[in-house]
Order: sequence, then C-alpha cells, then structure tokens
Amino acid sequence: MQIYPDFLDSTGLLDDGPALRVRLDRDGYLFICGLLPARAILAVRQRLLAKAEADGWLDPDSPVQAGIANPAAACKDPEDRYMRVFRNLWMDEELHRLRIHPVVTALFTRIFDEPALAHPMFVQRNIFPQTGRFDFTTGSHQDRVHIGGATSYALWMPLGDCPREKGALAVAAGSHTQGILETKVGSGAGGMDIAVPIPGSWVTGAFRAGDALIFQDVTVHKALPNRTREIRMSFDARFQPLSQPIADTNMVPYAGCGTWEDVYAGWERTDGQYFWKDLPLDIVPLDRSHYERRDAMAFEMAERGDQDARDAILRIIQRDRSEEKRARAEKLLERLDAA
Ligand SMILES: O=C(O)CCC(=O)C(=O)O
Repeated sequence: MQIYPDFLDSTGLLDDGPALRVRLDRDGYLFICGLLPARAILAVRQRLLAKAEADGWLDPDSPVQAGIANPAAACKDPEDRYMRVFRNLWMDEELHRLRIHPVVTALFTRIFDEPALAHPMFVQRNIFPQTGRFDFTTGSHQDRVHIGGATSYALWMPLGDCPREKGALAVAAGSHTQGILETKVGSGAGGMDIAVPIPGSWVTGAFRAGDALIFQDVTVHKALPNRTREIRMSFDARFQPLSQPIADTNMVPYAGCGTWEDVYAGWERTDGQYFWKDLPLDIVPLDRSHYERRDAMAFEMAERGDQDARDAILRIIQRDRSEEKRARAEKLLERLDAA
C-alpha cells in the first residue's frame, strides 16, 4: 500500500489572507490545525453519537463515546435504512452552527478578501468500517460537478479525532489546475469518480478534533478506507465569495431531509436559522449535464447486470426529478437485486 506524505500545515498563515490565497491557488488545499475549538466538535460528536446509538448504529457492548459501529447496522447513503437514521443526525442544530462559526466565516472572508457565503446545504457523513462485505470509501472525485455555481471551497472536518486509518480525507495537491476531469460511475459518496490519470500528488494526514481541510471545487480528493471499528463521522460544507453565483441545489436541505421548516421544527434555539435570507444572492440553476452523463452510464451498466451501477441507480430513484428516469431505475434495481 502506498503511504502518502502529510498535508502541508498552513496553521501559521491563519491570519494572513493573501498568503492563504497564494497557497490555496498553488496547492488547491489548506490544512489548518485547531481551526475550531475541539470542545465544540466533541460536543457535536456526542450529540450525534447519542442519536446513532438510539437508532442501533453503535455496538451495544461499548461505551457510546467510543463510537464503535454495530456491524449488523452497516449502511450507506442513500439507502433507506441509512436515511432513516441520518435525517435526525443531519438536522442537529449544533452541527448546523459549526459551519457558520465566526472563526470559519472570518477565515473565508480573509481568503476571499470579501464577504464569504456559507452554502445553506452541507453534508454530514457516517462511514461504517470497511469489511469484506461492506465498503463505502469515497473514491477520487471533484466537487464542481455536484456543487455548480461559481468556484467554491470545501471545509472538511471530522467530528472527533480521525487518524488516517479511520478514513481520513486525502487530496491530490495541484490537481485543481486542469479543470473538470472526465468521470465514471463510482460506488462511493457522490457516485462519480475520476476516470482519467489524476494530476498532482496525494497528501493526507491525521486529524485532531477541530482540524480543518479546505480545498477548491476542482481539487481531486478521496477518502482512505475506514479500517477501524468506529463509524467515521465528519461534515463538509461549502463556501464562496458572496458576490458570486450559487447553484439552486445548495439552497435546500440535504436530499431526503425535508424542508427548512422541517429541519428547524425540532430546534431549541433559532440562531443560525435562515442565515442567508437577507443576503443579496445570485441563485442560478445547477448544470445537470454531469449527472445526466453519469446516469446514462449507470443505466447502460445496470442493463448489463453490472453491480457497480447500484449506488448510482439508487441515487436516481431517490433524487432524480424525472419520473420516467426514476421508474426505469426502479426496474433496473429490482433486476440487479434479483441477480
Ligand atoms: O468524507 C468523505 O468520505 C467524502 C468527503 C468529500 O468528498 C467532500 O467533502 O467533498
């Protein structure tokens, strides 16, 4: 197995917007230690673990805070049994407040040299341990095809310590200079992996609670496999200069989590709700051509009985706007499952 070098640590540049910008332009990523207080991250981890435990995701014989997975519960986005538990995790109010923490907003404002917009939509991930039967390791991909709009930047943070073997994220430093690369159907998060040789050089590292990885939307990245017994919990949020267009799909809650009213219904406090509502936003439609190409490939693979199409077919069933595509995907899923 190839051992990737550690991230270049940019913590020392934290207060220097122009230097952060130069480094982000050069490498396509920034790694910053202790961006958020560990205690804030661990508090959210505790909240999500309590919910995961209540819904059977954790080993009943281990302490909740250890986050040890119940192997029988292993599941992944967008399966129904994942979504049933995940919804409740994603809606967590303290989790939502992390991406608009004043330290985060100030950092992106320094990087952009103008007010930063945190996308209302963000992702929370729960990666069960890799086994012979189960694997949901994120493959090599770029975010632009999913996020659209103008150039945006991801903030990836594990909810708790995340050594490499727990499925830390890796980025291909310098891979952001070649634009959008050709994709193929993938089985990890996002469902669209890079199909061509990846430019740049892979780097990764061990994260402590509060450490942050920031990367551009065409920087190729992937996760390392989760070889521990724990569920790897993390979140990733997107940021962009406020003056730039944002795709409509970033304005709604995570697919399958209802409306913002549904999300906020269970919150105890209102701070952080609708933080974007008075901002002068330029909302544009998402360029769906990348999804259309992925779906055409997935249909063709599924027709041939290729099980690697299964996750993309599931995504079409759960998330596509076209009834006709959803119906075709349902039939193909039945066939794949019967095979
Ligand atoms: O956490 C993961 O496994 C994937 C994260 C990712 O792909 C992203 O933040 O864009």
